[in-house]
Amino acid sequence: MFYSVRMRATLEGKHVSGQERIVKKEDLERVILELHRRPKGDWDFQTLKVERLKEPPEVIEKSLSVRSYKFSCIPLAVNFIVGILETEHGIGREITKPLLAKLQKGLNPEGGNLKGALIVDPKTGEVLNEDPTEGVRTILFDWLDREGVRDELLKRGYTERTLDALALATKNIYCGVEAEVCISDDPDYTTGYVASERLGYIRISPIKEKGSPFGGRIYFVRREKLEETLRCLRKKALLIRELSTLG
Ligand code: PML
Repeated sequence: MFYSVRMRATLEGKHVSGQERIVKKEDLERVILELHRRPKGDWDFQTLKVERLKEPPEVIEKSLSVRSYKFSCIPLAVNFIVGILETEHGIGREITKPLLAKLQKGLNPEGGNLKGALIVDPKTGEVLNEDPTEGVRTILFDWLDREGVRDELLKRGYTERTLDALALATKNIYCGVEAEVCISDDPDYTTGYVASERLGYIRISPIKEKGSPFGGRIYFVRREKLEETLRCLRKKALLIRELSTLG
């Protein structure tokens, strides 16, 4: 029997911390407490959602492979992402350039960050979110051996954020997202990533100015695959067995 445990904490309505796990019954109490204690900053509202999964999660053998690229300035990092999405995925720079500029300032048309991802058709650049002020969330993913993978990543100089973001990106690509670009909304975290089946998970730094509270995620999804991809992102539980070879 498997359970999904999801935690979110906010302060005055603003996101402070969020995380999720997929665990066996015997680990449930420990993980609930661990997630309850997880937010480092102050919060005034926390939800802990526990859901028994109707069927065991699917286990996939490997995550996307990880590489890190460092750039001397943000515009070079942005150009790299624009270039690689064009050469490897045929996504035109007339689509990606303005999108990345928006991502650096927050994707919510009403201002600020979008809670969840903006879905964009890679061929036309059309935004596919039913309501563009409502982002799409990827849920129900985790590592089979979270502690083991965490130790391995930290040993290699990656961060705990990589642990969660790599699992999320791996699920996205499994579900049919053609490519993803992410900038953290944490003002102190200036490493983002671009991910796809072909590229793997490429960490990019710096992708934004230190101190900027803006960030978010863009998922490139073909219109004809939208429904199936959204169903998978929201409903399919996935565990990842191990890291792919690290660069
Ligand atoms: C990395 O260091 O691998 C990039 C992680 C991006 C994290 C985005 C977030 O804040 O959740």
